[in-house]
Amino acid sequence: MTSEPGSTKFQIDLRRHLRNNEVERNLTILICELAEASKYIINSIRTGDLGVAGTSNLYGEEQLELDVLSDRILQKRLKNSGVVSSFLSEESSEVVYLACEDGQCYSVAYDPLDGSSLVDVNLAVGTIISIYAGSDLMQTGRKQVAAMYILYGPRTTIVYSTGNGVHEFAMNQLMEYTLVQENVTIDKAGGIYSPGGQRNLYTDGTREYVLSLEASGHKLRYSGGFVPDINQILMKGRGIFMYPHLKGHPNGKLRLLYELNPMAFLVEQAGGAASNGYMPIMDIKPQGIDDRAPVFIGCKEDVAMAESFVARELAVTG
Ligand code: AFP
Repeated sequence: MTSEPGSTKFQIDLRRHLRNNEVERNLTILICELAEASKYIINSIRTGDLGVAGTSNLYGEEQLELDVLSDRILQKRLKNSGVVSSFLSEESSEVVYLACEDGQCYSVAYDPLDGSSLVDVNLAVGTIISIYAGSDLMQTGRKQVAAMYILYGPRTTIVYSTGNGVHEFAMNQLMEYTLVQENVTIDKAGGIYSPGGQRNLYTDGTREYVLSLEASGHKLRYSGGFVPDINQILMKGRGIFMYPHLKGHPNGKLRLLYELNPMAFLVEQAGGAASNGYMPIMDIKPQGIDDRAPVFIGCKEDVAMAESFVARELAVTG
């Protein structure tokens, strides 16, 4: 039971939802700490001078790029939470290990402000978070115990899953996250497609796949931000996002540990699929912390069709 009798869902805040869903105590602490951190990130996005790192603001304070500042905000929360044994940020080049003795500890891989270059043109950006039990982050995405993202758009929302459905929360005037919808689901096919990367670098199979999507009436929706583009597919319940293998870039652009695995966890929980064109994203064994992979993610049937075009291409080109 996630909504208590007599309460409207809009009164269910994030902490109460986690408790109602019997989420493990330290995981509840961790998710709530990350939600709290988002309030400071929002403030830095809304008010921060968009100068580049190394400059100083009018008070002579060192100016940080927003993604560096967002990373510092999150790191402080993770270090002080008492429930994190290791974390990896897109902004750092190594895993940071922490002392954690109090009960179940967790590891976190995150992109503090994905799409940060879009802030300059006032487009939506987000924080992407992958969570494992214990201190080993170099596991397949299948081993994640939770994933979430925070979307800084016209509304600030949190979407999370601990393996029991995907749930959306929105920030209210009091800066509390209250429940908007539970158990978000994706249809089997159709609707929109988000084609990332340069089309002139698409392989023949991917190009033919896109042509087939357009022939079936899919509408192009692409913002250049992974979080808003995935959120649109999740909340509309249909569509597919791709950042495929490109000529000269066989692994595409997006990072496995802190972009693809958490989004794959959420989309599969919503009834969708996520593939690198050959196998499920969450079955890929990481080789390094900065691994990248091609991705087709969204409606199950659209992803299966992508795999068939890629397989056909392989059969031809070998
Ligand atoms: P940045 O974080 O460097 O802005 O890149 C954003 C991103 O990683 C992801 O959010 C987008 O889906 C993808 O890159 C867009 O890449 P293109 O600009 O090559 O389409």
